[in-house]
Amino acid sequence: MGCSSSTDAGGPPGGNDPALGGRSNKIDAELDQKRQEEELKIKLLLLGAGESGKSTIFKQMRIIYGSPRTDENLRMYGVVVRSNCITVTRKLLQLIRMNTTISIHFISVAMKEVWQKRALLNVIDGHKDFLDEIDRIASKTFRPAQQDVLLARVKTTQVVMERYRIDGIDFEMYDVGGQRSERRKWIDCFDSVDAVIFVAALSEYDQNLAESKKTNRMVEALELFRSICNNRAFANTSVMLFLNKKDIFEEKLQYSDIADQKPFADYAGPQNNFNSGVLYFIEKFKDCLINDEITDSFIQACTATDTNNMEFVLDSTRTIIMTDNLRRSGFLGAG
Ligand SMILES: Nc1nc2c(ncn2[C@@H]2O[C@H](COP(=O)(O)OP(=O)(O)O)[C@@H](O)[C@H]2O)c(=O)[nH]1
Ligand SMILES: [Mg+2]
Repeated sequence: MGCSSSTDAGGPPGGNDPALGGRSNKIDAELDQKRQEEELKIKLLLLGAGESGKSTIFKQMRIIYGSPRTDENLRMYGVVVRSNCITVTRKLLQLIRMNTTISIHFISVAMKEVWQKRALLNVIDGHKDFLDEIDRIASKTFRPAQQDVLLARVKTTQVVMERYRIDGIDFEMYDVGGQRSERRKWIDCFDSVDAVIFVAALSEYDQNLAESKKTNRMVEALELFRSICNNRAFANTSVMLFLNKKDIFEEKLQYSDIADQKPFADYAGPQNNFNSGVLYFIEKFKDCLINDEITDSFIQACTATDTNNMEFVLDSTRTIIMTDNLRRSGFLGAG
């Protein structure tokens, strides 16, 4: 019939040439290895509203599991830190009544006085540390320390990815911009995500969005969390919730009551109480889930600028994600 038989049928693609066959086997083996690595690789996606702390967690991954920054990169951060100082100073000056000569010393004293009103102007909380260190930062020999890099704020406008090999497992971590205008880029990295780390800042309960002055930031974070958790793209993805900026939350509770904020007027816990405040917001986030539930081990209160804290948080997160991945793929019981 019209069908010619081939001596190669089922044989190696290299035919009878042993050299070609050998090369082809090697390529197959390499492809197999790549496929296996791809399957073993854990893809982590950081999501959350703007300024919640995603990029700071991304930076901590590098400090804890990656390589040190180059001098050139640190020089770039030096410029960012100084520019952050100018921004925070400009914003706070709007709150200061000026009736004396301005000096660096005057500015730093006056700034501290108006600090508690900063929520009115969307000032980045961590930049108080820059004001406290203004002499060091203004000096000619200034070279940003690790903590300066963590506190430096650069708005993320592109999806960025870094790879880490931790205890023999490959991790890919993606960081994205959080402002409303940036969120349409998120969908590009939704494919085969193993875990989403959703970051929300606890301290935002009394602040409004930079991009929509009437929207409370915590309300926005809750809505965003609701849409992520109930998104079909993440039906088979572990979702971790990081309630970040607990250091600022604790400080703010001393003078800014949760129940004074309209969306959270139902807060009935004691004033100025850190634990009650955290539990209250955990319940708010849990209420966002429609079909699923989130166990407490998937929720972490953290301070992204604190490397010791993040080392602990990221380490336990790794274990939880890998265990959850095994459970999802059927290697572990549903337990
Ligand atoms: N004090 C304090 N500052 C934080 C914390 N997390 C982030 N920040 C600061 O908040 C600002 C915004 O953080 P960033 O990671 O850029 O937010 P992103 O927009 O979600 O990427 C930066 O200046 C960070 O240094 C935290 O837990 N505590
Ligand atoms: Mg960012």
